[in-house]
Amino acid sequence: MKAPIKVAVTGAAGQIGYSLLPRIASGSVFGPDQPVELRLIEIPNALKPLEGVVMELNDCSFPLLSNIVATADLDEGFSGANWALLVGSVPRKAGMERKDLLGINGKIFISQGAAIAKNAASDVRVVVVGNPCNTNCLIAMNNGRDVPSDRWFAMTRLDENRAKSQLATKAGVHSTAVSNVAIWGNHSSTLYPDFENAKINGKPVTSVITDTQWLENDFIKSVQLRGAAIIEARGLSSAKSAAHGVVDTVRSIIEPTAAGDFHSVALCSDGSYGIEAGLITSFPVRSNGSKLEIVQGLPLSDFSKGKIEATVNELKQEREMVKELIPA
Ligand code: NAX
Repeated sequence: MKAPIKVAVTGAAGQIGYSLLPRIASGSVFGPDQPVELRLIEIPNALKPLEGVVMELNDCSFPLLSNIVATADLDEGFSGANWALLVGSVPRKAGMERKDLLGINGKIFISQGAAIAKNAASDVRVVVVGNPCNTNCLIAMNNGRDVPSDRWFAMTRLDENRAKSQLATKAGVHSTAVSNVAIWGNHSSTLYPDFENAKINGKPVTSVITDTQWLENDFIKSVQLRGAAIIEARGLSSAKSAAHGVVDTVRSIIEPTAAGDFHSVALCSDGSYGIEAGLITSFPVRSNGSKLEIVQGLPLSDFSKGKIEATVNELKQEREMVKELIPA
């Protein structure tokens, strides 16, 4: 039997946590022969509901779940973690400006970034889900600089999956027929789902879906505003699909990408495609199972370039709003 992987999850008593934890414990993320230890981190006020989550996880008797630690102490929670899935954050409340939200959540990610650098395993990889996830990740990475910058990620895989579903529905095919969907930029209403490089059954999307008006307007908006549409219909924000996005994100980092395909994740820009180095930006990526790289050389039309510039500009504005949270 392999040694357990230690997976720290913040916001573990929240709704994404509720959908995500059984997926990790059952082997959907790290495989059917990989034991896992869950290190669940919450704020003190949520330790009681977290106790209930732990009871339910125990009641599942998952064969791969070797141990559960539930804590509000960051040092304890991140101790020895091989993966840190940062889901917890404070939701935006009525009357709150984006700057206020960035400031409140930004502070959370200062201490979490530092605690990861201090306590986690030397191979730790971090996925930030809590919004605004790109900028939260930027703050955590810059406050946890002992962890190399290529280990920090923010989730845009849910946006990729949403885009695939929209394209598949329009083309009348199953979503598995859709590949090469790059999400560029920020996980926000400015994100750009790149239909120009996407494929359906191996053919360019633009040769299968010839309704350019739809692609350039309705499609992009439907992906950008999908989170709001879910809230309107369900009265709650996406949780099951978000948890599935986390599963897909981790798997697409640790498993080799299918030949010719790519996935999307936000990571520390190295200057590719002219995007300022150091910004946590969503790119098309490929993995060989141990190393992740940004896919180079995708053709970008002026339309795509304009959309990418807009979303990257928003990331720069967010960085400016939290500049006092980023050490020089
Ligand atoms: P919930 O409000 O259900 O749960 C959040 C949990 O985080 C709560 O239990 C809360 O106690 C905990 N928490 C707050 N501050 C914490 C801290 N400092 N340390 C540890 N835990 C803390 O939200 P949920 O629906 O689970 O969503 C979690 C986050 O994911 C939100 O920020 C949400 O906006 C974000 N999302 C990100 C997505 C993405 O694609 N990147 C999509 C889904 C989701 O909207």
